[in-house]
Amino acid sequence: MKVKLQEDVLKDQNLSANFNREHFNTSKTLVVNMMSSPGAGKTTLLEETIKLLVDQYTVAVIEGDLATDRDAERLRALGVQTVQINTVGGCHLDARMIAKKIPEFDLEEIDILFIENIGNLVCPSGYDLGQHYKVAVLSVPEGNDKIPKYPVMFRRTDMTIINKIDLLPYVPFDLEEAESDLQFINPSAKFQALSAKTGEGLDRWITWLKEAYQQCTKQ
Ligand SMILES: Nc1nc2c(ncn2[C@@H]2O[C@H](COP(=O)(O)OP(=O)(O)OP(=O)(O)O)[C@@H](O)[C@H]2O)c(=O)[nH]1
Ligand SMILES: [Mg+2]
Repeated sequence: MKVKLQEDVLKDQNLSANFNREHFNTSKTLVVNMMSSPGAGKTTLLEETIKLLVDQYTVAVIEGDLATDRDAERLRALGVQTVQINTVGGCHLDARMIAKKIPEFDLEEIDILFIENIGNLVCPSGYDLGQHYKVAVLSVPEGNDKIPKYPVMFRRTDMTIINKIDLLPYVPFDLEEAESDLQFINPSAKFQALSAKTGEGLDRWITWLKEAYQQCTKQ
């Protein structure tokens, strides 16, 4: 009975993820699912990313948090449509939650939709939201050991961003070791180091997003 219930839930999740993907592909909206532990800098990176994209692209955000719409308010202040999901204790977003929010967007008008997942280095990795890319953000103060210690997250992502490199002079973190740890568990994943605060390295991330958008509109 328990196995049957789990199978049904998974089937439902897959159906919702495919439903979302179909909508995103039809409207040619690039969708990027941003994941990290709490405080790694997802919202800050999104703020700085949006500032660099809004001249050329229509951007929107689905913002996931257990409670409050504080992050959503930060992004709305930049003039982008941001829809909040509060999971009230849930440790990840799932495809059904995203599907329920799709009608709130005019997807045909949106070039890039970011999904900020719940701050958590474990649960969000297991859920397909129908996104085109999964991006993990790890920040320098969290330490070098996180990639090997939380492989489920880093194995399932298309890119790992190391954020807060402005703190490298003060906090022990070996970028080369992190890159080789990532290479070992996920050889096809991209690796980018940047500082959302100073802007160092943001250009490579923006270039990647623009290329991903072009790919998405060609499909
Ligand atoms: N030094 C430094 N601080 C940063 C950087 N990026 C973000 N921060 C700071 O890190 C803290 C957390 O940043 P957020 O962007 O709120 O992190 P988050 O991942 O969205 O957090 P949750 O939504 O709670 O999971 C804030 O105080 C930011 O100012 C960075 O590149 N360098
Ligand atoms: Mg945030």
